[in-house]
Amino acid sequence: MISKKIEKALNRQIKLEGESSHYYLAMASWCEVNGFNGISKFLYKHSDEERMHMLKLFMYVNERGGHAITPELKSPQSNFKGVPEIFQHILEHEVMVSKEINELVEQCLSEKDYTTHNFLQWYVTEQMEEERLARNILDKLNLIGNDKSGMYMFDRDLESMKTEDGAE
Ligand code: OFO
Repeated sequence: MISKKIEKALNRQIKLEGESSHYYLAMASWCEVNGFNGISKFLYKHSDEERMHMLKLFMYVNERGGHAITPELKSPQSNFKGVPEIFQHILEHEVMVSKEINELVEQCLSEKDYTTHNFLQWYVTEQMEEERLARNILDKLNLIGNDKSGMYMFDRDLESMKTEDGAE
């Protein structure tokens, strides 16, 4: 059974994962309407994965005797200056989510909730991967700069790039 404090913290994280999913969806849509179809597909997949992250927490809360609350999600930014700006936003967003996960992990330790602490390890690893992926993509975009053919290939490559281990 989780404590009320942990239940509240997990519900907060549920909201954050839901917002992440929304955020990726908004960026996928911008890419789609601006002709970056490969990047758009990558971001749609990522949006789905964020929803899975939310669901995983959702089910955990209920399994452990809490009550998962469907979060209210604010509408994210829908216009961007370009693809590099999108990935810069992604990196900053994921760094912020990692910080929140770390705080949650710390809270579990201080509450002696080792089961939830254990459950959250998957998120710790996942965040590390997501930050790494965003940094790698930004490095590539820096190399491409204003080269249009480079951007064309980048868009094509991203369509088949994995968003996380095991996901196509
Ligand atoms: Fe849920 O992994 Fe990103 O935010």
